[in-house]
Amino acid sequence: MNHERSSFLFQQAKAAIPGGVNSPVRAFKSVGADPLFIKKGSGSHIYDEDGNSFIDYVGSWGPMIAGHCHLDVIRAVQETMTSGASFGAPTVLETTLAGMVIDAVPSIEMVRMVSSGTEATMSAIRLARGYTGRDKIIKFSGCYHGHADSLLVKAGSGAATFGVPDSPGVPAEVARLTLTAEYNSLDSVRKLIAENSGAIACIIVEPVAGNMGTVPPREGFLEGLREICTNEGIILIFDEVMSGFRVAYGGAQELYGITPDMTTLGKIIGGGLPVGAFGGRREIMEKLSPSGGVYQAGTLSGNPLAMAAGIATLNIIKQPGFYEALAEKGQRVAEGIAKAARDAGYPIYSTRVGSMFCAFFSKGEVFDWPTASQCDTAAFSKYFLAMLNEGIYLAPSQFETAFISAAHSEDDIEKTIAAAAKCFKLIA
Ligand code: KE4
Repeated sequence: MNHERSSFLFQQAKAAIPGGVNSPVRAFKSVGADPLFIKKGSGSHIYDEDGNSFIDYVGSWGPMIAGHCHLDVIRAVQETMTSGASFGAPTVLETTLAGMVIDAVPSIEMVRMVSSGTEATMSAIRLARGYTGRDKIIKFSGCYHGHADSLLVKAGSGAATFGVPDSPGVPAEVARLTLTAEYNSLDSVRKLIAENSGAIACIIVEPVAGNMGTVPPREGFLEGLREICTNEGIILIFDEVMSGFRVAYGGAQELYGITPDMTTLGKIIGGGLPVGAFGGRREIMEKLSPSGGVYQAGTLSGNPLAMAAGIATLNIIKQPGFYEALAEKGQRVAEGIAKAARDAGYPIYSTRVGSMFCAFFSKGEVFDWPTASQCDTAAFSKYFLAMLNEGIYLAPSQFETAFISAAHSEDDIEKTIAAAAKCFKLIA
């Protein structure tokens, strides 16, 4: 497969952009290759600058749940653009999308739009601190909540991929306020609370962890967090930037029946345009400026184009049967890959929640960061590059999630499974 033009463009980009990319995990650094420069997408496929086509399981890291270039989304953005891209003033579109989010997500009575998931989680934590008057927070190792200082502590996703879960540049005084527990371990949470009684503002958790690979919550984990937070007066924040509108229309909180105090969102609600959101109980959200004293702002927050793309996307995915069909596709492709690995005699540990799935290069169960971090990342890299050569575009890191979209066809799934069978035999 020819990648000459992408390699040339990467050299050019590196002269102007740190690492040649605007987000580290795109650099393919952990898989030891140059990234592909993508020219266009259509449905389940993306096409690079060398004319190669790929079945896409990254989907812009989650937003493209309806597939690339869905006509309804294109029309909505085009039409909105003819009225203006941005005014820095309220528009009806913001209230419309807010209403759709409030109707969909059980915990959300009010919601504030921002322009990224990072902004959403950073702001939600500030609001939790302002509401409780407490300073410390609890997160989980291997979970990633964007790159705000307080959250770049034992983080997942790109931070884990590049081995900088505790990034340089985060002041020790700030990191000191972030306590880290182990995912799926209520005991580790109880221990931190006992040692910091009355000082913890919030617990932020990915209800389905997607940034150390896909790690589902174990039975009782989310329920336990809910009970602990209720008893201790701690704000429970579900970071559903990835799982929101992905694993169910109401997110993981609908799927598992647990209602947090606040929820952060992003990705799908922008339909591929820059967006984030945080919401929760009215009594908490009204503490936010200008109705309350906790300050938060953004020039492009609630941007009309992003709102239009989000509204169009939610109108597509809220249709009856959408998630059942999507989960069925996810099951077929994840189980097909796992069978291909078994048939090749190659040990992987396969996980899936709806249309999010992961093949861990691990002989044993993966249920938290310590077990995820033991994966054979060298073997994963060989598999990734072999699958790329077969026209299958996976996330370029073991510590990420694969996403299937409504646009993926039966033929796409069959081709993906056949490619996996070939690639596992190659690396076995
Ligand atoms: P953004 O700031 O990247 O929009 O969102 C941060 C974020 C917050 N919370 C969760 C659960 C997330 O998964 C993310 C971002 N996800 C990564 C993919 N693992 C974004 C990809 C990237 O960093 O380029």
